[in-house]
Amino acid sequence: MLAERGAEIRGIVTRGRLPINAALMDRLPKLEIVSGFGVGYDSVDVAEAARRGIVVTNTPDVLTDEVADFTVGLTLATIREIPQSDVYLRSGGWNGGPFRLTATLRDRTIGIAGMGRIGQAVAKRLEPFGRPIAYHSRRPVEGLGYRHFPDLLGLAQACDVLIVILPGGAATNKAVNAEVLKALGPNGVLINVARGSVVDEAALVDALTSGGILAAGLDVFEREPAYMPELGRLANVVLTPHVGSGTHWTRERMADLTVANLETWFDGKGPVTPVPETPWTAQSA
Ligand code: 8YV
Repeated sequence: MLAERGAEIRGIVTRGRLPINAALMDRLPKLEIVSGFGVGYDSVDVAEAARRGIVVTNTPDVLTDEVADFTVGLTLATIREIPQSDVYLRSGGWNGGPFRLTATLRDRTIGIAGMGRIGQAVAKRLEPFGRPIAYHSRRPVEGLGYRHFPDLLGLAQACDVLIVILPGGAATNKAVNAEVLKALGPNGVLINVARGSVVDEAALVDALTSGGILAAGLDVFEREPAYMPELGRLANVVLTPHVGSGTHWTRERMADLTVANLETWFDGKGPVTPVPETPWTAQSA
């Protein structure tokens, strides 16, 4: 298909599964726009796109609330072992006695790695729980009252729930490594709703198996749709198949924005939501 039609294609949509790299761009010599269905665009080589004058767009804002809601849900589900207690009930365990007592959010400091739009929406939702909130980002976010850590290790030392909402890509690859997990400690809970690449999955399995950390809630994995089989055998993890934004309501809005970017582009009005690496102004047309 690409060999026959590649030279005609001027716009593509990506869900982030396939790498949109120089090799693919070589096969699409007329490519003008890559419209991403999702806020993260780590699967697109944006530097290469910028160099070739190709615009890259994503779907920010429309999914912020959904992913933030989901993150709070996954955090509570992991700490209170809600899916495990569902399995317990369904498999008849209750007849033999009550479900085990679980950990609690009540004695915890919450750390958020990544304070972009979604990180801030997560923090806002967690405020009413009355727990201290701290965060890591390269620079402090203006106007935020939470304690800031310029390095992830410092945040991991200071908190015992670490919620990861960092962008994927080379800069954050395996940022949550064995050292960070050790700093999180034996009472630590890791929640990842960002990208699997941000966490060293093998180090995580080690930490979960050896008591290095208490539990993990994971919506994303290094090699989706695959995940390390060891994870599936552990009782102290909650695993979901990358569904943070996965509601009818939000996916419809993401789809609308994905299409709107293509429509306005081919109408000559420029993209609606270009990523910062491929900015578009009327003059750049
Ligand atoms: C996916 C996401 O885009 O927005 C993102 O970056 O990871 C998700 O919303 C969605 O699963 C489509 O593949």
